[in-house]
Amino acid sequence: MTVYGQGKICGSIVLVFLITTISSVDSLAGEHRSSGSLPKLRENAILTTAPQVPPPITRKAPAIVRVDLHSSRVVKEIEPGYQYEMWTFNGSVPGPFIRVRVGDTLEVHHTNSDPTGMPHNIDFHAVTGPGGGAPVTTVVPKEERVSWFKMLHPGLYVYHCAAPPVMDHIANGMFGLILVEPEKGLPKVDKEFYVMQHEIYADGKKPKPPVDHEHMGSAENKAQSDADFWGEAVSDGSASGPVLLKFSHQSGLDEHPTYVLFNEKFNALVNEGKLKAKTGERVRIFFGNGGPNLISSFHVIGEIFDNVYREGDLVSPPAHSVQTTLVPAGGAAMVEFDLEVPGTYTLVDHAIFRIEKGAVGFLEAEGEPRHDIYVSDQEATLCKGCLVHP
Ligand SMILES: [Cu+2]
Repeated sequence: MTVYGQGKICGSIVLVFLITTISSVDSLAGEHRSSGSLPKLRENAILTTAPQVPPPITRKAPAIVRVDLHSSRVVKEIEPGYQYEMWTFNGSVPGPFIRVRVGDTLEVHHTNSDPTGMPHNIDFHAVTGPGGGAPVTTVVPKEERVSWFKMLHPGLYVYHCAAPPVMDHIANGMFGLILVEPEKGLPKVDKEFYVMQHEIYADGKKPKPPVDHEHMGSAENKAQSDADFWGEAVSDGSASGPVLLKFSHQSGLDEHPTYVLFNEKFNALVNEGKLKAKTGERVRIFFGNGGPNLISSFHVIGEIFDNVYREGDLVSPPAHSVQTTLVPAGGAAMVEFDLEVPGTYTLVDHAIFRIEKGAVGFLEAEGEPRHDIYVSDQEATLCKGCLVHP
């Protein structure tokens, strides 16, 4: 039996053959192997939660790579005092980072425990074929479906749920990144991080107290300014516990986000969530944009990207010495830079008002001072209470 890779096939035949129950997986996979259309090697994908990234692929031959994705809802603290019900793949936002190699066959096992009975699926931008796999991965609770997709193009791709209404599923957190490595792999780096920007559209959030911009330079006001910005000392005023924010489809239509986040929550990459590296190291960030609406102007304050693989293109040569790169909704970029000078570097969407909605994170570089590159006749003056220079 041939399912793909040997000419055109009818979508309905694909549905019949690709959608199968778990009990018939082995026999179906066996038929594929005997037809020579699937790799003989088999392995389970190492899946990681942001900002962690699975290790590089060292295999030199294609494999069937099993990926288990589970759709569910999880109530998370999105900010102190506020909770939000995320729709997730494997319990996190973004969903797990998937790392495969061009020529591999992704074997997707999709299950669902959504308490509302809502169906979910996966549209992989890395998949060639109708819906990026969505029509053959749709499951309701207690179902499992298994599908096989051959990775024809290297690149860094978004995946997301595409069950209707698709915008609600993406807005509530059902997206992630899949890296399809080129045959020769990626250049060696010292640290890799997984960051995804996305918006949350919610009702029920009280406006924060206005930030005292007038007095942000004075040390005595730093604590209050920090609290205003980061919410550490901000309460919604309710004695009955955190407020559960409700998704607002209308705010999505209006493109008026409550939050613009890097990873799962407000300040996910701040304080204990800071990314960490050392001077002398080369850092790679796999940066995705789940959207659903906004384009990101991704920038790292204090750094210049040595390499930008624009739009996740790992085939063309990268751009060099780039300050800010556009990452579209439903798109990604891979950026690399060397850390020469110690200190704190700030990831932002340079559509800069969005930092007050959460589009900010820190990368801390430890190391010896480099007075040949960065020096002053006086000590650094910290930018008290400022969002981008902690
Ligand atoms: Cu969904």
